[in-house]
Amino acid sequence: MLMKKFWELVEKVIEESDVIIEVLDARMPDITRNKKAENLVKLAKKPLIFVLNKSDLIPEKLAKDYRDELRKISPCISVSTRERHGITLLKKKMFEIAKKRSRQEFVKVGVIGYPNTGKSSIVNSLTGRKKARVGSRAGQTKGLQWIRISSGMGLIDTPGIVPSTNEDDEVKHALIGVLNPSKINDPDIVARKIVEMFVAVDKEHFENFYKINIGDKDFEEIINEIGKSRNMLKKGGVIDERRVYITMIHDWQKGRLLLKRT
Ligand SMILES: Nc1nc2c(ncn2[C@@H]2O[C@H](COP(=O)(O)OP(=O)(O)O)[C@@H](O)[C@H]2O)c(=O)[nH]1
Ligand SMILES: [Mg+2]
Repeated sequence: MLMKKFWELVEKVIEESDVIIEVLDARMPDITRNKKAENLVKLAKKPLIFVLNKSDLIPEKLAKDYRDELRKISPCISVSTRERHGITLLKKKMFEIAKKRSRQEFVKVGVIGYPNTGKSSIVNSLTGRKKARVGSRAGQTKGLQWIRISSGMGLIDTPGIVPSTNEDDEVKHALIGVLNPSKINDPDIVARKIVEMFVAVDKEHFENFYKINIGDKDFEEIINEIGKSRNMLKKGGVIDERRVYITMIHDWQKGRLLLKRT
């Protein structure tokens, strides 16, 4: 799909919703926020809720800091569709905000966000097993499909995917997970960013995961340790650094690397 098409859908979702939720990856809320999309919501004068999804991958203390920060801008709820927590609270918040802002009997909620943040998972969690589409009202054939999620509230079942095609932002694409690790030009930069996040928040899980000891080792030494521990060697016994970078990015994208102690 062309970038223009993605934006058209995002705009349509915003236009048809009374309240919009922007799904963020709790491990990197700043990186997964899209200011252009947020601006469109603002221009449409619709309320926005930030949803920090995948909060099972970060410590609650960090999630609270992120929420406090984001709440300066808009309401924010932590959820984990994997561990099924926060969904009821999110529903409550959506309803409360939508009702405050809309005089309509029935309010519609739209979901937007970057790829891979968990938009589809959120839609599924909110709609439960109700797969039946309530659809556009008769005569409104051009509208998006929506599903009733409670009396008085519906969810547009097609999320607005914020396109991610800014060429100069490879690190962001890699972290979000829209770029195959083996296709990244500078995997060392991405790997460095991941190591930095762990060193800042939670060394222990990272150490246990790769069976290494960080101590006060620098990035190159950490990569070397992982290479040795995982036996990622090139001919002659030299550490295959590229393979270590790519493995680490893969582990990050798959959510195997938790930013919290287990
Ligand atoms: N750890 C974790 N992974 C999640 C969660 N929600 C979604 N995912 C994973 O994130 C990936 C993208 O989810 P998806 O709903 O398809 O995202 P979308 O591209 O935004 O629609 C999938 O591999 C999901 O299993 C969550 O709460 N926790
Ligand atoms: Mg999806």
